[in-house]
Amino acid sequence: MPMTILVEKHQGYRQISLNRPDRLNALNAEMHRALIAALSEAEADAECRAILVTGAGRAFCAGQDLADVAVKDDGPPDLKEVLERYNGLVRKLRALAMPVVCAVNGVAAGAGANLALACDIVLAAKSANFIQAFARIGLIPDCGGTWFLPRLVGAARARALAILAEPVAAERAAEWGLIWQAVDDDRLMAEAHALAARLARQATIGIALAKRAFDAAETNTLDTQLDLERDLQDEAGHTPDYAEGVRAFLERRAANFTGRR
Ligand code: LHQ
Repeated sequence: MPMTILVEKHQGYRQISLNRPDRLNALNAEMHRALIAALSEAEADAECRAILVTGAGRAFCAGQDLADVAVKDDGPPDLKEVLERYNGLVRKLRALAMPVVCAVNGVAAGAGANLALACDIVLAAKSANFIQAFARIGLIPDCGGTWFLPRLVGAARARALAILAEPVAAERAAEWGLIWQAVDDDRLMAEAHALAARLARQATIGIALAKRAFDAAETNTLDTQLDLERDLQDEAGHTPDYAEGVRAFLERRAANFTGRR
């Protein structure tokens, strides 16, 4: 069977590529399994301190493989079961104790768009676009779309994107705050690798704790969040990377972070 997910190991980080280019990297059950396995293996590797996710071929990801969820003569498929797989992926991406860079190399549609938004830093090729395609087939944004979109671009744009299902080009997506940056197509992978390599040399535990703080902030009051920041900062303050960071600052040299506890 062809590999639906490709993993490349680099110094300090891994590139994970969605690899069904003839289907625009639409996700099927096997691809979900392979993607979860690739993320778990990266997590288990102490040398891996960042992940770069991208798509093979001309697209990033066209969302769910619709051929696998078509309504058959015996009735509709169990979308709850399919969505559980996506939910597992989104939860895993958010909980990974390292930064996840997404390089959106082409169209990101449906669940493909929202999986990109679940990553920590999203770069996109200027020719790429994001489509909340769900309304075109009578569905609602999933994979956290109804949660991410209003938080990233505001309620008015979120609702219009979901209801109209119009493509948003990468540069506009960056202007709106949907993603971090739009990059010239021929620079995308070089920029994404440079970013992943840079993150792999940063204080990994601090970044992981910041991810936790941002996610918790979505439901916390300021009061609760201040307490959480105090506790997480205390945890960060006990890492060797904090000791090294301050030492390096005082000695006017670059810090040499290990990402270790
Ligand atoms: C595809 C797909 C695809 C299969 C392109 N499936 N083959 C979760 C769980 C449960 C239920 C359902 O939903 C979900 C979440 C979701 O993700 S729902 C949303 C699913 N995605 C979409 O609705 C997007 C469908 N794709 C498109 O609208 C277009 O392909 C886009 C706009 C992404 C790209 O358009 P083009 O650049 O014109 O490419 P194309 O349409 O010609 O596609 C190329 C091939 O890829 C083509 O096959 P072919 O044999 O003709 O070359 C497509 O059929 C195939 N493909 N997306 N999701």
